[in-house]
Amino acid sequence: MTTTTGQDAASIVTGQPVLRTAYQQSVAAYWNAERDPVNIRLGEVDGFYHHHYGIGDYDASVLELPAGLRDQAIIAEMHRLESAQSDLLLDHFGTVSAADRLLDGGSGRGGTSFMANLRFGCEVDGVSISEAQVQFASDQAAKRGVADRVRFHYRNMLDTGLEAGSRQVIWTNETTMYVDLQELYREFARLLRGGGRYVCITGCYNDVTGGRSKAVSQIDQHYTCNIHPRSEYFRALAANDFVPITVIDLTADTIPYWELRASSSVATGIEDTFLTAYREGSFHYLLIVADYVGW
Ligand code: GPP
Ligand code: MG
Repeated sequence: MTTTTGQDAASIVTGQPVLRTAYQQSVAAYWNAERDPVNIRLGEVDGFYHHHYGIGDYDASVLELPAGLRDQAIIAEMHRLESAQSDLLLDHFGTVSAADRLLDGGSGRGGTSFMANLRFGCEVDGVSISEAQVQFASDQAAKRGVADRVRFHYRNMLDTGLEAGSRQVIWTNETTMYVDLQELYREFARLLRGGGRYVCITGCYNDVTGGRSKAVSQIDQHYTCNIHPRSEYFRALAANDFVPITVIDLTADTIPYWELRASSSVATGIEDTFLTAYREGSFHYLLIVADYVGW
């Protein structure tokens, strides 16, 4: 088993503890304790456990189903939209072969990593500062019989200890709001080969409408995160030799997911806040694709 779990093993790799700050400890504690039906029950639909939101229109007929069928149909529909989000992310990876190695920065329960391996046959390393998530995702890899190709490590994405120049693609799927972007992209620049690619889906606040809105602050509070302004992504990418090639505002595409989620049995209470933030324009759901040209 190549999975690295435990503080000691990870410290040996990077020379530093995985959790460096009180903030990182609180983030790890949040995700170690997380067992939310909005994530577990959706994952149980087909075994891909996601920690991100959905895109695309939902089939409104699920809302009209009789009580005994409605709940599960809504959950399956939400899961379909979350998997569609991962598919869109993967659509922007460019050419990836089975010989390539990829990195999932903040890999959660592994859903997107398994989808990448299935689509491209590539190797994937996922890193997370949540030991519980690393264990969960590693168990999934073993169950799927891909533990030799898809590995999860208890490591910090700011300092992964992985080999320099070893990655063809690195992605982050809703994880960048937990880290300093300059530090993150410095590490990703170290890991990517020349011509490699970085793909990101994130929520960011809108510089144009001013500072952090009340709704954005409430989202930060809910997840113990620190949502960045849109500008900070492009500043940090440029400073680390990343050249954006595609930027898509997914805000309109994610609103139906939040509407459906608000009327589901697994709503967590944050749904109206997301809808407010998106509709008032203080918050975007963004896909950013950037090529690494720093070799
Ligand atoms: C992960 O999804 C959510 C985050 C990392 C929070 C921040 C994301 C933004 C775009 C601001 P999840 O599936 O664990 O969340 P939930 O439990 O609400 O479904
Ligand atoms: Mg979720």
